Amino acid sequence: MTTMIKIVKTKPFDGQKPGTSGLRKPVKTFEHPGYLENFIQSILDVSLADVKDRKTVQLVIGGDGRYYSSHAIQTIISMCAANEVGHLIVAQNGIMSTPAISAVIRTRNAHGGIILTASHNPGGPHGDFGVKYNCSNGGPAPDQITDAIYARSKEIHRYKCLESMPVVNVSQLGQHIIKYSGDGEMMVEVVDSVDMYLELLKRIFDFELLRRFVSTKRLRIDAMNGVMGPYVCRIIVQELGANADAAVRCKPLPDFGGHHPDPNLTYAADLVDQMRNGDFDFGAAFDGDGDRNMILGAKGFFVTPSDSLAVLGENLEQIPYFRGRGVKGYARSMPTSRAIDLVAMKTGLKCYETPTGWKYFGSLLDAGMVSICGEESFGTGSDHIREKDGLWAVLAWLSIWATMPDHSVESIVRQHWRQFGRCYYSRYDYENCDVESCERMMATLDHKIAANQLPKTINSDDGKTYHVDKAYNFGYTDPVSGEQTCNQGLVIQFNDGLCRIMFRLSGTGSTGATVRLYLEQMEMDSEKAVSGCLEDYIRPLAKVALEISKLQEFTGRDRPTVIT
Ligand code: VG1
Ligand code: CO
Repeated sequence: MTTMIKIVKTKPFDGQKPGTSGLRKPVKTFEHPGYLENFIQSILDVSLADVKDRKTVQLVIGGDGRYYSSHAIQTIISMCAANEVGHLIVAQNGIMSTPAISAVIRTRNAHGGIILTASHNPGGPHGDFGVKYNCSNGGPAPDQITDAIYARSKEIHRYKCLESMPVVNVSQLGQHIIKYSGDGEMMVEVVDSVDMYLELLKRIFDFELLRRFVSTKRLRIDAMNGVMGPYVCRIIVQELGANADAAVRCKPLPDFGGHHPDPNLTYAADLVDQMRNGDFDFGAAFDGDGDRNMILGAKGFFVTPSDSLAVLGENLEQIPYFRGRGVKGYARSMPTSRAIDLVAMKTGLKCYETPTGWKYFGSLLDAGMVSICGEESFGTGSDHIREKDGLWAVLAWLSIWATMPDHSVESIVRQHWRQFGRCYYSRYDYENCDVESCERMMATLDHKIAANQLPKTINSDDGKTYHVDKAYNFGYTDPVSGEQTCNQGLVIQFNDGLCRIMFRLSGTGSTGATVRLYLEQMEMDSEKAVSGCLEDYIRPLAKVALEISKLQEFTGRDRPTVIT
């Protein structure tokens, strides 16, 4: 006997609006009956709208294994079957990194994928859950599609699922057939979490060279109990032969061990300590879903994500994949430092400036206009997939370093600053503030900028002078699709463009508002670029930013919660 399709009446929930990267809400919100179902049905309604034969549709399902994932996967399987999808490719135990899902969508020519993650947000019953839809190019759905999904969620009145369904054993690799309504059938193919992604990496990097190089270095790679554990064990330890003590926190846990799975100096402080006190040559950490990376050198030398992007950009052709195809161009999100622009000036290639969020790189990558992209938020990636890719960044670093083995991570970065100049850079996050106050702060500053009411010159108390030369609300027109996006952050530029301060409200939090203040000062003098002190550049600029924005008054916060 087969089960039947059931049509369940439902009512819209408020606020199912995907943010910078998917819909992220507290698990408690997702636990409301129908909440997940409404959003999944909205995704299916939009993404299958133009499909003639749903039997030909393949969707990839996986995520970072956080709390609520197992339940969500069974719900999604049931709903996909009831919506007559032909074929699901499901990650074993639901565990698959965001970059690996992008790779699988592309490798298997799938119609798209549903990623179950809230990325760097904490997990567990009191943490966040998230759902993201990726398209057939393997990348996060562009605004047009997420807007349509949101619009759908506001008018949804029914969803479809199967009346009853034996739970699909997603720990068992292989094919499971689900039969419904007489002759309806959907194939659920459970695939290994790592295999397809590893195959792709092997076509990009010289694994022989990496193996030889890794045998000469001590690595410390922290998966932060997120999805990356199996990848670190299989790729860094098994394939590249790193010592077993190179792999830390490699068991994916539904609550990430109670930590923020966010690879920065605050939330990955343990790793920073181990690097400082131990005798490791190279350290890295990833976020919950494996798309972010932090790179550290011996003694805990921190490579800012913007510098990491620039160093990789400079040396890209050392990697076999790029040696073959050449480097097309670069892209960075608006608040990311202009270190990569300095590389572009030397190579003569174009560097695009996009709004925050990986989805804005998709069209440039698809059109073959850029080879490498990055964000200051620990995101680095290339055109091998359509997501940022933490492990790719690590292998790219090791590959480049292998061509100059006498260097250290630090000396590679210092050499880069000497040659290209340096962008001193820092980001202050004020997390979980009052929403209304933050919105008022942004609106007030936006108004001041529009009305040309900023002071022309500001003297900081340590004797520095900042002349405002430009201030604007950042908007973007996609050079490929022509799509326009406005209101993507406030930018104030000083001293002939050498300094920038930027303000944004986060679009990934699930409660309250997070203000991000980005601070950048370019130093083109090679001596000062190498030997200057970050604090000396950033502190006065931060004061100016706080003064102009009245951030402390609006938020009631006298210091940021996270500094990177
Ligand atoms: C943050 C980062 C952004 C990144 C996004 C998703 O967004 O600033 O650069 O693309 O997170 O990253 P926001 O809106 O909070 O500033 V992930 O690894 O959480 O998917
Ligand atoms: Co992430």
